[in-house]
This record gives sequence, C-alpha cells and structure tokens, in this order.
Amino acid sequence: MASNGIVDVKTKFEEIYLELKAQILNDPAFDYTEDARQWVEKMLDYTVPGGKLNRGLSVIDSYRLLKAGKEISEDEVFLGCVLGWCIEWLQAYFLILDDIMDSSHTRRGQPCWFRLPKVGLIAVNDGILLRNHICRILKKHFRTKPYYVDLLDLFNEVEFQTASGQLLDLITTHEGATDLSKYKMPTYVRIVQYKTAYYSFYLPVACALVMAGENLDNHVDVKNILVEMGTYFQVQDDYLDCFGDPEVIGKIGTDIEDFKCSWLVVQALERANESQLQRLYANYGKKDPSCVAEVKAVYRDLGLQDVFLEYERTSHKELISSIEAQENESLQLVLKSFLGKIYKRQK
Ligand code: DMA
Ligand code: MG
Ligand code: MG
Ligand code: MG
Repeated sequence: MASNGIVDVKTKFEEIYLELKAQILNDPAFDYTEDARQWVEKMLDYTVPGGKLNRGLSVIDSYRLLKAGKEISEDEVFLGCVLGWCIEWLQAYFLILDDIMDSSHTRRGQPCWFRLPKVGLIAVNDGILLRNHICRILKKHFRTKPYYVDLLDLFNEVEFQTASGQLLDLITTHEGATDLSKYKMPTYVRIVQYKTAYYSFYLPVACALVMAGENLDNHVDVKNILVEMGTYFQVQDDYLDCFGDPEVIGKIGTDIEDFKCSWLVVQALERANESQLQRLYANYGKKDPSCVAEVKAVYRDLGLQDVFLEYERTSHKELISSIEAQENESLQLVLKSFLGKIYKRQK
C-alpha cells in the first residue's frame, strides 16, 4: 500500500468509474427502459473516461500530499476518486456542449459525441444529464459528511464560473468579428480564467482541501496560484490548437475558423506590421482552408512559436517562485505536482 505506484492508483480510479456507472444505470429514481439504459451507458463510455484524467487523479494525489505522512484509509481513497470522477463528469458535460458551440469535429481521437448520426442535438440533453449525475453521485457518497454542503457549493460555484467563461468566450467573438483589434491580453486572461482555470485547476485541489476538513476561505493564495496555472494551461491549449499534432492532441483545431480570441491572435496583433495586420484582418475567422493557412503563415512570420516557448519558460519560473513563497510545505508539493503534470505538455 505504501509504495502505491501511479499505475495502481490509475487502475483503482478506473475501476471506480465502473462502479459509479453501475450506480447511475441502476438509479432507483428512474425506471430505465432497456433502450434508455443502453443509451446512457454508451454516452458515458464515449464521453467521460477517455481523457488524460489529470483533473480527476489530482484530487487523490493532492489529498495524499496534504495528509503527508499519515495513513490514508481505503475509504478515503475511494472518496477521493469519486470526487475526481465528479470533475471528469463535469468536464465531459462542458466538452459535449463546447464542441457543439465551437463546431468541432473530433475530441479525444474520435468524432465529437454530437457528430454521431444517431446523436445530433440529443447531445444537449446528454450534457444536462451528465450535470445531474454529479449531484446524484455526491448525494449518494457524501450526504452524511459534515462537508457535504461545502462540496455542493464548490461544484455550483465552479460550474457558474465556467459557464460564465464560456459566455465571454462566445460573445467576444462577435466583437472580434466587427473589430479584431479588440482582442487584447486583459480580455483574453479574463475569458480563460473563467472558462478553464477554475474547473481544471482550482476545483481538484479545492476538493482535496474540503475532504481534508479545510476551510477554503483560508486558501485564497493557493486559489490564485492555481488560477495562474490554469491560464498557462489554456495558453498551451490555444498554441496546440494551431501548432499541435491532431494525432497527439486528439482534436482538430478550430480557433482560427471560429474567430476565437486565442492567445496566438492576441500576440500576433501586438506584433504585426501594417501588411501583416491586413493579412490577419482579411483571413481570420474564415472557414476556407486557404485563409486558415494564411493566418498560420503570419503566425510563423512573427515567430510566435518562439514567443510561446519564452512565455512557457517565464510563466513556469514565476509559478515556481509563487509556489515556493507558500508557507505550507505539503501545499507546495501539491502545487508543484500539478505544475509538473502540464509543463511542456504536447497533449
Ligand atoms: C474549453 O475551451 C473550455 C471549456 C469549458 C470546455 P476550448 O474550446 O478551447 O477547449 P477545446 O480546445 O478542448 O475545445
Ligand atoms: Mg472547443
Ligand atoms: Mg470553446
Ligand atoms: Mg482550445
């Protein structure tokens, strides 16, 4: 038990998915027809477990580090994994809807769920169902815990932040379409902190803190560091959308076509000369592959790949120094472990 390797934890985590799925499919509150049960099972298997599982696994990883030195019971491991799966469920719910809104084609190396001919816009309701599963999982496993209300409140707050971030992401494209020069760094940072950082970075660590009996109000600086880390993560996502290998990242980028306020376009607008600006204005936000290629050519001419490498280096350095300024050593380990998982990621 003590020498529990990552492989063991991941295997255990994956087993717990099967258990949670079985509970959902046998939920006494719904009288499933055979077709409905098969639909939900297929939908869950398609949308929930196939990602990197970084967010989900981080709950139990963080909890272990927070309890430094102390023995952790089987039950605690189980509960940490259940919370991890709740985050993966939340992510699946957001991604199903995000792919519809972004007109994406692939996700995790397969067609987006709504792209399957039998699914289409039923995917909207599937997203809502996934969101409801989270409450049911929390109720089943945490109802009697003293921190149950705090958990519910945490998931609700973070869901609100994420949906608000998606709103900003989506309406900002209207502004960009009328005037691309509105895409500036402060607007960008605001979008990504809300749409990505809270649920991807703050939420897993906050779950571990709540389980460990901590009051989240006492950890505002940890939250700030995690939000910075989440910003860095979304910059990577934007970079990979354009320059990543679709085979590796499992999705085909759509940010240029979608007129997104991406980190790359913000950087390009800051650096472009008159003729490069003209090329961006003429080609950004168009579906035509030759327009997309032209935008990418401007990015290359501006050396944005090097700009990104430099950003990656400095933000890593800054994050490490904010983490080391933390008094609590186990929290330092939690934050460093999280950062280590994403630094220089290719997917
Ligand atoms: C994703 O932003 C944010 C949420 C809340 C899913 P995105 O559209 O850049 O993500 P992806 O590149 O994975 O579609
Ligand atoms: Mg998207
Ligand atoms: Mg999106
Ligand atoms: Mg993206």
